[in-house]
Amino acid sequence: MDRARQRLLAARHVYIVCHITPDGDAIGSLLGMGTALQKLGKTCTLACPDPLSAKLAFLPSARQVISDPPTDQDTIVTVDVSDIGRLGSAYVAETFRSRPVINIDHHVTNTRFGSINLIRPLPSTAEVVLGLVRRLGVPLDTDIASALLMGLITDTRCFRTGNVTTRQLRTAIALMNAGAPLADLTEHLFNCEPLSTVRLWGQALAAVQTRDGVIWAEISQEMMRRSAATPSDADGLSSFLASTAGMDGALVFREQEDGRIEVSMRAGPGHDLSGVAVALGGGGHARAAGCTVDGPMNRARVRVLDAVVNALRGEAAPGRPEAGALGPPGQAGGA
Ligand SMILES: [Mn+2]
Repeated sequence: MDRARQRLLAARHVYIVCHITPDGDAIGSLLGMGTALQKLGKTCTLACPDPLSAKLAFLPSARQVISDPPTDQDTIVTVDVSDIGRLGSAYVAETFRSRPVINIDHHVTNTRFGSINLIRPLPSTAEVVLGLVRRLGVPLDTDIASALLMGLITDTRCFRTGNVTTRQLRTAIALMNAGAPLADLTEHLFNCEPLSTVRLWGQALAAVQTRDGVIWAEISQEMMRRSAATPSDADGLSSFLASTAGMDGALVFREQEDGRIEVSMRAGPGHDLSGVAVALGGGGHARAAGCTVDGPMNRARVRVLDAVVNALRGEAAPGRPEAGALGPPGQAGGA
């Protein structure tokens, strides 16, 4: 924390970036960190390799977010990024090697790729950012507080996940006292689903299957086209499936444009799917993890289901499959 603070106080121009297919914790952490550093007089470039969904684009200062990789900034900050594969086109090896990289995150599977790693096992990265903002002595304003509360309610699904304690509720109170509008944020996040989301979920839910305590749904490119859906329309479906009574695990398989399959994983209380996600080339948390594996769907389904069922049974974790069977690490889906 102190090293991150010192580096940021010395920085002049900071490049801050979150992960591909951003969620509310990624964008909330990005905007909260960026706005706080701007209040300290730093020049900040805020970046995300992928476009923001309408649910997030309304946040104050979201218009500042660009998709360009870093250039001449003297310091790089990554937020909510568990490994460099999650940076997509924002990762430029030379640039990242040649300057300080402050890696701020909450994923247990974080690969500690930064020169300074600020990793805390909290429910959201936004809370780690809040701790740093306080340490930097920046007073919370409405913009910073709104961004960070968006992060907190996204990753706790509005305080419904099993890792919520009084600490998160106290944090929410502090952010609301600083002006964050909880009701507006929850309205945008949970009560403004695009019609394309409802249509996509309808198709996927109509064909859910179960095996050995695991429930799963599949989303093909054809279903995406029929629903006029974008990848973010699949967000939240795995959590919804995990709410099914009697299931230990829930999976959503989504076929990407490139034919690879993004897998979003959810585990019931007492279960841990982060290890199997890492073994399949991804990462995440015990109860929310993901990976991206080679297609086609049939092959991905068999391989991932076998691995997940074995992990939930507590059998030995599956070994890393033969070289070439998996893509680059870190394409965690929806974690
Ligand atoms: Mn997060």
